Amino acid sequence: MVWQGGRTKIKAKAGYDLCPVSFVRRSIRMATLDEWDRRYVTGETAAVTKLFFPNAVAAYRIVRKIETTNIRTQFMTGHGGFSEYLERFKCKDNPACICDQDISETVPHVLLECPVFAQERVQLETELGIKLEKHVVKELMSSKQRDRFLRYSQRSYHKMANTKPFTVFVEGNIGSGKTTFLEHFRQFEDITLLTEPVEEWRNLRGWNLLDLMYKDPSKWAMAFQAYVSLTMLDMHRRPTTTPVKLMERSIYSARYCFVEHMQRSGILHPAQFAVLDEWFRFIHTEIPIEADLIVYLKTDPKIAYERIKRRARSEEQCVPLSYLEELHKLHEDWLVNRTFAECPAPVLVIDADLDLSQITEEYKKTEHQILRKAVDVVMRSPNKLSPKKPITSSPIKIIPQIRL
Ligand code: 8LK
Repeated sequence: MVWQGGRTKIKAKAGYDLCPVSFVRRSIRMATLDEWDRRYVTGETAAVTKLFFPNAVAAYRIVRKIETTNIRTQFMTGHGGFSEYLERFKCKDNPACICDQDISETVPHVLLECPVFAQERVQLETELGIKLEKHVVKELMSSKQRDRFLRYSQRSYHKMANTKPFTVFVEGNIGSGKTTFLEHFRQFEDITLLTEPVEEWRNLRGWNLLDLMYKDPSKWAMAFQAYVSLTMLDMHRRPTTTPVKLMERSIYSARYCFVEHMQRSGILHPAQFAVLDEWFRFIHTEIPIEADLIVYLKTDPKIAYERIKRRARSEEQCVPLSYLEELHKLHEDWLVNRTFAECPAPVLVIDADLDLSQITEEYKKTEHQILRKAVDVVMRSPNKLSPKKPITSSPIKIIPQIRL
């Protein structure tokens, strides 16, 4: 390089070493951030985002630390299911919140004032020892309490937008370890867990229908299955404020496994079967049943049989191995082979033959896989908008490493 001085001509090598590339890179990044910040602070847009992030630099730092989900993006930008926003884009006639015709449903209103969300808000305020006001939001976003606050926002959003939860049915034979599996997910605040209402089946106005059914199936199977279907329908229709709903069995396994078995084995009279089947068809076509994923706990019937003996639920002690084998075949034909009945959602198959003490460890390892798969599956599924169409894709398998 030739450098022309005023009077002298100096020939010298370029002094790149005096100025490290990292320094140049950092300077450019800081200058960009400064310019971004200047436009962000002085601009008139992004009023909602400014509630969470006072400046672009803070936003840049915090957003990298939190997981971005579509719900979070919606309430941090206001671009989502808020009436005020929807009305602006002509997707709704009225910007009002359900609490008051004269108040617009906006992010600050929902998070800070609306009485509909007062219960969740008071709970948050008591837990954190704060009063949730406008200026507190940005403080919470850069504090250790951020995750708790985001959870509150997310729940309020779900309640407001009445977003449908991601609904998972946990299916499997008697003794397949469904209870252990479900108990593992009890720790997650974002999951609503609905276990089989066995106690209701054991005590309907003082009558133990489960016991009556096992003791005299041909007399009681019809009444028992009719009541099971009713309690299952109640679970399907129960509203949740969490983004995920995990249900033990479904109205589908009631019909395609248990009732089907009773019909094929002659326990149910064809007329009794016809009544149950008509009820099922009516529910299936007339009532929207959410189904996003089925987790199938696949078990060897012999292992399920041993578990039933060990758990010693009094009513089940008469259950023969042959019954479990037949139920197993029905589950397989419905969820894996797809040779019988329709499958209402994609299926995740888990090898659940492990010993119960080991299986919890195994579920811990697979929980992220299960939840992430859950999201992936829905995003890929062509049926996500019409879950009632039968699913034809092959089941997804999660095979634990340890085997008995
Ligand atoms: O799951 C608890 C007990 O209830 C077990 O012994 C099997 C029995 N049961 C049944 O006979 N029919 C059923 C279910 C459970 C669940 C559904 C949907 N249908």
